[in-house]
Amino acid sequence: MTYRAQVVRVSVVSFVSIITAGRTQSSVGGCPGSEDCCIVHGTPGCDDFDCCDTVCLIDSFCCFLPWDSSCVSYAEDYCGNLCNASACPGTGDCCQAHGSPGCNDALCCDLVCTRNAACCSGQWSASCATLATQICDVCAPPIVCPMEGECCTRHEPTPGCNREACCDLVCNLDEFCCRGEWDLVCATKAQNNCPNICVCVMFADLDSNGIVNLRDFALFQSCFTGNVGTVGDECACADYDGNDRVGLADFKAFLEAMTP
Ligand SMILES: [Ca+2]
Ligand SMILES: [Ca+2]
Repeated sequence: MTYRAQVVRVSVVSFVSIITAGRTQSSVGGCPGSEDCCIVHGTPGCDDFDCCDTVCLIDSFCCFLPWDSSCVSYAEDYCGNLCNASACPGTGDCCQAHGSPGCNDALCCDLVCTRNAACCSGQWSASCATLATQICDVCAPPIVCPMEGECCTRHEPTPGCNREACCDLVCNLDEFCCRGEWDLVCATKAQNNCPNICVCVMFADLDSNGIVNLRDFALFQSCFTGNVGTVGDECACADYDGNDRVGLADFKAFLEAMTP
């Protein structure tokens, strides 16, 4: 930019900041243009008259020369929510870089563009996608239970626990338990919400004699509820996954526990 052009830009900015509050709409050459105010393009002006007019009052070059990144930047700063609103939701995957502004999950798109406006005015770059994976739930990998570790005791720094239903239940209450680490808070939630597995000393040993045999199998059958109902404390050691029922998943675990 030449010294003269710089002086013109600076003086116009100062002028506009003084008169903006009370100005009436003026017709500026190039407004409206044919392309998006929030995206760099090769023609003067942009397609929203008010925004185009506002930007060209700040920087008249935007209405006579290609609409460059300075013009887009003024549009982002002085045209209200026009640029954010136009890009959220967009069409591309929030979690992957793509060539268009914004991304297809409105909440994530807004979150990212609030922190980095360029993600909604230009391409959704790799840095936009990286930011999305850091702050948007939609980009987080799915939680898959069961994981390693006992549900009823803390075992930092690993997340999750080894009983599927209990792991799912606790992590629905507190996502950190499956994305961060299974700390004392998670173990306490397991004790409060999956009582069977925390009461039971030895899974499948229903008569509490320290071994799992056919006598336990007989008791297991009497505890069987299928997919409905709940079980009492006498059947706590028959509920392997911790969903307060005794079903096929528990039966499978019981058979494995019987194997010498
Ligand atoms: Ca037994
Ligand atoms: Ca169960």
